[in-house]
Amino acid sequence: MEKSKAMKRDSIATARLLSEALPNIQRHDGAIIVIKLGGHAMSSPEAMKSFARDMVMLRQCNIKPVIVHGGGPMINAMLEKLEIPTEFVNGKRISTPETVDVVEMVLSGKVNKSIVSAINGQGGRAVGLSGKDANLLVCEQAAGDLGMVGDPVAVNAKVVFSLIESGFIPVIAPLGTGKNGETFNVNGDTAAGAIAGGLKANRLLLLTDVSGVKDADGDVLTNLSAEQVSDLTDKGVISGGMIPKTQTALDAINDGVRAVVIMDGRMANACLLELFTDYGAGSMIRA
Ligand code: X2W
Repeated sequence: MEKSKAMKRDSIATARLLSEALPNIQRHDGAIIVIKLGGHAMSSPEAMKSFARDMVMLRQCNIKPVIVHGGGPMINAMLEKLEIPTEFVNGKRISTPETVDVVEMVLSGKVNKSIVSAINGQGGRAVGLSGKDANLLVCEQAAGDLGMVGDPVAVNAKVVFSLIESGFIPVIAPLGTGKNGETFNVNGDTAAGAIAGGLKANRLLLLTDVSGVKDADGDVLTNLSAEQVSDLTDKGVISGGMIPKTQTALDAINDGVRAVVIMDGRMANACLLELFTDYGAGSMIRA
């Protein structure tokens, strides 16, 4: 008797919650949302399952998620196993041709397919590809002595639009192709920003392991304009590892993305919290 009363109470709360989400679900109807899933956010099978469930939920609500993933920690582990030394400069891995082979194997082979499987396991229809497929991400060699690290110079988004229109959830590994068919290693955030720009996405969600952009007192700034971001960077309030993320955000906005959210991807149901509740999550940057 007690059990059924509690169950009724929970069910009523769930029904109310679903009803309250309606205006937010309607607001995003048909929207293309690019989501960068970093390697750190994929730490456990539970986190992966919860993320996959959220993606299927979005698609079920006629919101079109496009996932661009990282996998830095998984690449590190494989390089270590193969006894290949590795080094980063300003958040980018120095990439010899040998390193790029391992990066491609790990990202396109293992990581990409495990995300695809997780989504399909929740009843979604995900398709994995990399920035090399259909020349999605054309790159030039990045400045500095980073080897085969690529900077995107063109995005051929047609293949992604085709997948979206056919009801699939694209899952993209951050590799790029050069003008002469070379394979480039692209930073996951950079790839996500470029692809969001190429798709003119409604939103780019950068799932990270921090709660957002913080002010000088360490409080998260929930709403920021591009101008404020530049100003805070000049003043040194935005610094270190946050700079590549805010720079990605500014570039994406410049390319026509409506809003970028930098948020903690380790929270359960982070994407639903951001899109379906009035609370939102992390820091939203707009033009
Ligand atoms: C990254 C690509 C993976 C990535 C790398 O080799 O680690 C460059 O640094 P996270 O998990 O998002 O950090 N590429 C050029 O960005 O992974």
